[in-house]
Amino acid sequence: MSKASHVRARSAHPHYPPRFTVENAKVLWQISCKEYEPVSFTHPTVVQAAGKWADPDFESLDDASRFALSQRISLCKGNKNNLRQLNCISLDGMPLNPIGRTGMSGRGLLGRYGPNYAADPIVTRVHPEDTNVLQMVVITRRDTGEDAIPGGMVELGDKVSHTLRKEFFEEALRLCEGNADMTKEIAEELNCVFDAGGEFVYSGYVDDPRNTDNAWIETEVRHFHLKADLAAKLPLKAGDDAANVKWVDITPDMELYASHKDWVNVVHYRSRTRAVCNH
Ligand code: RP5
Repeated sequence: MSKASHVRARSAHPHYPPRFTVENAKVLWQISCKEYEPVSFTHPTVVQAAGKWADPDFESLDDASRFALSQRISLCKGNKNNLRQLNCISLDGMPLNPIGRTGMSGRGLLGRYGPNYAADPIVTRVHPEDTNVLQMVVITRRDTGEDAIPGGMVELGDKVSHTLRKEFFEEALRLCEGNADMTKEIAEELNCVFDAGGEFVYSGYVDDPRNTDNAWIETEVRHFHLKADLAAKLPLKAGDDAANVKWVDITPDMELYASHKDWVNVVHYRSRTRAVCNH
């Protein structure tokens, strides 16, 4: 997969003020940009969540807390950008986006300075009527209205594997709000699929429209392929965070949220170059 893209991270978001425009040639921190005046924005919900799911405001941190923050970022698990992040901590200890400028400082809608971890389950099946077509479960996001992988943020102390399962059950099967068509047998069969762990697709930076110079999303993406009989009886129902959920054909021109298409392309390529998935 080519280096993580960084286009949505410089674009508009429905809950953000307009960003300072960063042209391609001025993205890298190493490139001098004396005229750079990022818009400072941290959403009020993040400020109110200080000490809970969000970090306290950086200015309120004493030197020891700032050092602890820089240590947290340098010790992030399994993030291949680690070394780059070590180089991406500004002199006062403020984390800097490992790819480059976004036109916005602060945390926007993201609670943590530095990386905010997510997990993304790509769940596929062979099209019920056309074995040459691979389908995947997508949700429609309420914030941007775009189709997306039913991923979510990894809560403090949770494992990625737990979040992959939890987000799919909650966002695509409405586990929290209740799904009358979800039987114990289906849940057991689906849990067996998630217990197997799926296949690794990607880990690292996400080109998310909520990213800022000081807070960004990193994810782990895993692929789970369902056999036809389980896929056929899966009672898809959108959880409260999603406006809709559906099976869609994976096609070259499909459009998805953030960097999701890049990862789906990897899964699609693998499925085409291997023997047809068991179904
Ligand atoms: C994206 O945001 C990730 O790839 C993941 O799909 C999603 C997590 O954020 P929420 O959907 O929980 O807002 O960057």
